[in-house]
Amino acid sequence: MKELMITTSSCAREEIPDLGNRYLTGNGYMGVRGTLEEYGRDQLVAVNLAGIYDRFGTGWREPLNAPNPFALRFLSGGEPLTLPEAAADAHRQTLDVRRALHSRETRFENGVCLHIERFSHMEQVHLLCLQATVTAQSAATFTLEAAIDGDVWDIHGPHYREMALDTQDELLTALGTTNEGDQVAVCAGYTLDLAHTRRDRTDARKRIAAFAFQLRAGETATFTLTAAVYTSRDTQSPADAARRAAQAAPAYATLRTQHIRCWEKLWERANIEIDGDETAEQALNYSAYHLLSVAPRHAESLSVPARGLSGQTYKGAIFWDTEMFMLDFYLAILPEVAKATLRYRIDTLPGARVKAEQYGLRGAFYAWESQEGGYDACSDYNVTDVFTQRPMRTYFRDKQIHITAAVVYGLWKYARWTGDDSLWREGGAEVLVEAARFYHSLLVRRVESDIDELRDVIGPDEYHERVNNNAYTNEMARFVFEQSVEVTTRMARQAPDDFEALERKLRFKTEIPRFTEAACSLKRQAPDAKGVMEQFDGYFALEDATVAQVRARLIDPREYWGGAYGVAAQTQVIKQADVITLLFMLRDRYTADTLRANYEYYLPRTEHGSSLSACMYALAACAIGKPDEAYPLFLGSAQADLNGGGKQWAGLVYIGGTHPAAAGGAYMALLWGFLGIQPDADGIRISPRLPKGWQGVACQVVYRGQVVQLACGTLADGHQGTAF
Ligand code: IFM
Repeated sequence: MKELMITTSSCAREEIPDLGNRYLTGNGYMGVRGTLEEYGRDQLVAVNLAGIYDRFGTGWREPLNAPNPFALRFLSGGEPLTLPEAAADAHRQTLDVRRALHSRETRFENGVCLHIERFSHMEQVHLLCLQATVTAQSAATFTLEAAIDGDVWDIHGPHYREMALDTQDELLTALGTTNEGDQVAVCAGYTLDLAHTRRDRTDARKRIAAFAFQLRAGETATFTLTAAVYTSRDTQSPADAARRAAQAAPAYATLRTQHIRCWEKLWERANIEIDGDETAEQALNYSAYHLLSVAPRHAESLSVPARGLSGQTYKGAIFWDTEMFMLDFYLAILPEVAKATLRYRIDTLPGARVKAEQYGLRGAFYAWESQEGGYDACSDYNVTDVFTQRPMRTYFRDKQIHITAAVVYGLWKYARWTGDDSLWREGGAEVLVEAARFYHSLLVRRVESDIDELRDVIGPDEYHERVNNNAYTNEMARFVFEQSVEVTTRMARQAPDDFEALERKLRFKTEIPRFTEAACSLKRQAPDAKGVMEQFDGYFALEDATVAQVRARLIDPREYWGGAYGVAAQTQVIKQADVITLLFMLRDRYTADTLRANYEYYLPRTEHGSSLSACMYALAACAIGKPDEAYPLFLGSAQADLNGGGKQWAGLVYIGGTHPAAAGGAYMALLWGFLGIQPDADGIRISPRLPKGWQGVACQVVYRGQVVQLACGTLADGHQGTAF
């Protein structure tokens, strides 16, 4: 396996947000942004916690950032050695992607050299570990202030109404109590390998242990830090748990070895080789790194937020991104994680029922932005108008009804890929029936018509709100109706007891014929004479402007393109793959001609304003035999976090962070696109369609409980693909 190092020598202020994402380390329990140790809230430092949220006042409910135990400040002769203020001769920040080690090395003008390595322990997910060495060229006096910084960065905070800071048995402790009454405890212990004095104090929401020591010329001091993080969602007394974990932690070197071993095992499965294209190989492995870093391996029922664990953007919520874009990676590499994300949906069914009821509907209306319990964090005003500074009414929460179908599609994918039916029996079938009920309760029919419609919806393309019969939404709803019939019929045959238990609970048998009928009567956006499917009723009548023309109409670059007055709303310019997403997801139902016609029509009309877009077009391009056209679209997805940039604003709302769905989409493009995998009962066949320059591809997936080698070209080892 090849090494993969990401490095930068920049610490320019304007790059700090991007670097924080690019150099992120995480272990599914928490994500630590790739910021420098001397940074604070203004530089967007965050130890972002999975699955625990809080609301301050009337602000958006968002995930918690823990007090930061990686806050360090070195002073030499009383002068702070902190970037970017202190003059440095050389600086390098590195992410060792294979070992998930973050490091920085800075040589200051005064001859002091600082090297700090840290990681989020992949096995013991409550632990954060750091080792710093400081070397002086000439004799100097040092102070090292190691702090737990309780002054955390929040978008809609503060989330801690109390922050108790203390030292107990030489361990620094921070115990934050949130507005909703949760607790987050952080406890940190230190070692310093040469004579020193230590003084602890509390200063501006920081608990600081200040170590004073002297270095002779050429001498090096080594400092280690192990911190434990627990919340009241983990245990009744997070403070005790954090203290015990910090006390029991072995030496840094041992923790480091455990952590690296755990990553080695993950890479044995996840590594991707591409002979002939190092750029693509690196980007794909870097994408896999992010997906592994945010995978909830520690949990039975937890999902992955749209911005991973990179902060509070999008309220740390779970979107359709997980089922539609990330799940394929987890199914192939960590099927247990795939299962945990789907159990999360099963466990949040009560929240989806409540939401449906709130809208006067039946069944399960899943949260567009799901937090714990299925609570929908999506606000009615998701965008702030750049001109008036007023919140704009958006209808994502109310109208993106396709979210419920994504949950069903995820359950279906799980069963199909793993061959394991257990999730249907363990609550999945209940979700399915409630999903069918939901769509059934939304159907409308004109008095003189025999066609059912889904009116007033938003499809994947969010720039066109409140449209009728969005092609993607209608077909995914049809899929739900069909599955509800198929899965329950099979269950009645194969697991009659489970079926009867479900029937006793839901009393749904009599509804099955209605679902069957709805699957036929729901309106289809049939391909027109040229084979193009209209994205929604009336779409073709909108102004056929180009993306460039529409962009030129912007008065402010941060302006929102959608909503009532957005520049795209009255045109055919769409935000992201919509019909094309449908044609990939339900690919067995459409011909190559239909795919080609729609790809050619919609691609030039797509702004790719979402990182979920390009990968779908890459998949389509491969399927119609254009891998070279697919390539830049694929690479854009795979490099979404490597290159940074991307859309940072929706109106005045910051939407930066990592893009695990783009990472997952790039992985899908590799498997389903370039390798052309065809999984069936006998194993996986591949029909590679490689872009120019690719000599061979090799990777592994777990399929139906077995590890399958997928390889072609120069890496095929004498065989084209592997079946079992
Ligand atoms: O789920 C997406 C949506 O499709 C486009 N806006 C951002 C969301 C989160 O990634």
